[in-house]
Amino acid sequence: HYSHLFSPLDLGFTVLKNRILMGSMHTGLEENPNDAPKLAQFYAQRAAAGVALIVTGGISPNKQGVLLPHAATLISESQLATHQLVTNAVHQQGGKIALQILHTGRYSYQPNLVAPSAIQSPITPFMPKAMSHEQIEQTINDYIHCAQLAQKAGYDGVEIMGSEGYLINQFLVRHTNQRDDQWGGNIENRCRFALRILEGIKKAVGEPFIIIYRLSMLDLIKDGAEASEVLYLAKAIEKAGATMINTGIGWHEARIPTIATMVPRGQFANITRELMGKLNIPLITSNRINTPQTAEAILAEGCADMVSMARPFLADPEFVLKAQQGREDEINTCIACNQACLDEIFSGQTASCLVNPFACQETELLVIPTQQPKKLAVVGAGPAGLSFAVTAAKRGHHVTLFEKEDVIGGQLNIASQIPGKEEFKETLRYFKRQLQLTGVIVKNNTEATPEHLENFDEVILASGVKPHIPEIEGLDDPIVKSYLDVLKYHQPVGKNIVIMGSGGIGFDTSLYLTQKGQCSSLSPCAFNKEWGIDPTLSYRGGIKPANHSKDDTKHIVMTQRKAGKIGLSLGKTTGWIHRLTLEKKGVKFLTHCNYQRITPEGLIIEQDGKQQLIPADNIILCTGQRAYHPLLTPLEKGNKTVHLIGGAKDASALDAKRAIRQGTELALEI
Ligand code: MDE
Ligand code: FAD
Ligand code: SF4
Repeated sequence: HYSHLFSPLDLGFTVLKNRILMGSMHTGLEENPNDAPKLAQFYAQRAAAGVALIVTGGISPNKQGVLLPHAATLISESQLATHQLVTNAVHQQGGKIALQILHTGRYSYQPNLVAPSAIQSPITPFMPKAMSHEQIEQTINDYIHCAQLAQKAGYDGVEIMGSEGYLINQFLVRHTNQRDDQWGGNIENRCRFALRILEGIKKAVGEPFIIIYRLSMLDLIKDGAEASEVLYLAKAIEKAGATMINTGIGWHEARIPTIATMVPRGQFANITRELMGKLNIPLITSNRINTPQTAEAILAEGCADMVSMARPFLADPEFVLKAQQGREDEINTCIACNQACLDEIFSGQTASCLVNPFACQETELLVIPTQQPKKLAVVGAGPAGLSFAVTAAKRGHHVTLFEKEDVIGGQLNIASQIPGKEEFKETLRYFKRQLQLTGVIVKNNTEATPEHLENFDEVILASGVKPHIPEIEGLDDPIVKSYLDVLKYHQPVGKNIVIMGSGGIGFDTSLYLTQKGQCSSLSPCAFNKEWGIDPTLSYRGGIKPANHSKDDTKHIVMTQRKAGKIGLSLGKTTGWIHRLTLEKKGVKFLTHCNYQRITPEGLIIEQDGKQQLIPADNIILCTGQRAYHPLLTPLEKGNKTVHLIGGAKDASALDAKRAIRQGTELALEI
């Protein structure tokens, strides 16, 4: 099986062993040379498990091109030793690795930034300086020098980052390039910067060196490229000497989701297919490919010659090996949540993975077999209990997991019903399989009591949370419901709804209630329609008027006590998607609400000194959670050693990322 995925790709001067590329991901380990051994180990693990070619995170060819003030550059021979640690480690495992050269242009988060024209990006605080002709020539030389250094450092190739709205992309379209010299104006002039870089690199590095060009095939911004321009550039790139072309989808400032979990799997493979048959070099497709089945289908349908996956390699270093051995049910699937990877990177932290806390901590978090196997009882099979149970069992402990419900997963079962969060089902599948493989004894439909736990050496309480009920007059009115009544017990609600509390669960409840029929996350056509994507690129940038399905059967008002923007606690790279989705569906947001009381007519609030009634048939409380651990006191009284993890330990700002990490970390120590 996976005959397409596992067929070699002959590049003429070298052969890639399969069609899987590990796409570029900035991990946050690139900046400090002391982190190089960690980065080397991160890549080496993935290479050992069979990925054909790895592309590093973006490295700037000069100081102006960095993403953040102290971000990584490759500009001098003195930096080679650090990179050699990485290339040697990958080569020792039989892998190949290319360095991504990335100049961020106007996306640089530092005041000394440059761009083709002095036009500020909507998502960065600084105005760029328009580059002079000399600066452009110097920057081209910097790219070439960087590629030469990469070759000296032992990389098998480079990827020229020409997409996502970075510097090269900024030259390509009029939206950001309003020059009237040889670097702007007609398409030939706008492409000159990209092509001069490629030609220069090709000449400098010679034949047996992979040159990937990441081409923005769908800008998803106003005044972006149209189909004929993408084809023009693709052909010119081939002529300039690129070995392969990789797909880029959407600028970072685009207001259309491109990689988040509500994007259907393989959504953009058809965009790459538009170029298939029109070029003689291999094409790589990317974005939201997270299972071997999706990857195989994309290749079998002729959408591309190779697939790029990035985050799936954070989620599971052994993705390729497991697929090859027919153990795909053991793959820890990337759920595209962005919570522990992209959100962390955008906040200046090291990346990891919600479902795999070992990612980028390969040298620190080690699963060492225990010398003293213990009899351990885990109460609660939510993500905290599950991650503890499988990791502790892998170390050789004897683990029994008690779960009062008939299924494992805790709140993830509820989360997986939210439109666009279906991927959580994969996490449940993964844990179910891991419990079998590690021999954990699972006792479903069993509410643990102190008696159940008597014969165990230690007890791990992972019993989760209960909803927090605020103190407000009128709470016992039948119009009041909790999010569990709606999401878990599926109680019917009326037409006019007030959602009290606008954190993650408030947003999810709102998304759930406004969803009519099948969610667009499961239907590529519906997704294009909803977000106004024109896959044929007859509209510039591939955006046409969007058509969010408005639900007139429900009037929802979301409220929060805090002033300012609603939903600020949501993920950095996904919050805007949720806000936009709900706005388009007609949901109203009310901030700075001082809750007064609930009446049978609705919620009375005070805002700016004035009282007002928000009429409601139902008020749904999404007002936070409290730790739930009723067994703690009786067990401690009985002198049991008890550990608390996940929501049972602390419910404030709890998420599955923290629950899984805590479960894992405790299992490594116990
Ligand atoms: P925000 O709160 O969403 O936006 C701030 C304000 O700007 C407005 N806005 C816009 N107005 C007009 N037109 C636009 N296009 C536009 N975009 C935003 C907003 O409405 C808002 O106004 P307000 O509501 O307050 O009045 O965003 P933020 O500033 O907190 O953060 C923005 C983000 C950078 C997080 C963001 O936009 C991101 O979520 N975009 C999607 C990113 C994405 O998913 N890209 C896909 C591929 S990921 C990838 O390729 C690799 C990424 C790694 C890093 S590191 C690279 C090194 O290797 C990339 C770092 C990019 C830096 C810009
Ligand atoms: P829980 O998941 O609450 O699990 C506790 C388990 O313990 C339950 O299964 C319960 O039945 C069991 N239990 C309790 N007492 C006993 C007993 N005595 N005996 C046996 N079993 C017992 N997080 C994210 O990171 N990203 C998201 O996108 C996200 N979306 C969400 C959407 C919704 C609608 C909800 C409700 C939550 C969402 N979360 C999300 C939060 C995430 O699901 C929780 O943070 C996480 O599940 C907490 O894990 P836990 O293991 O601590 O507890
Ligand atoms: Fe995928 Fe979420 Fe892990 Fe990022 S944190 S790699 S999106 S599962």
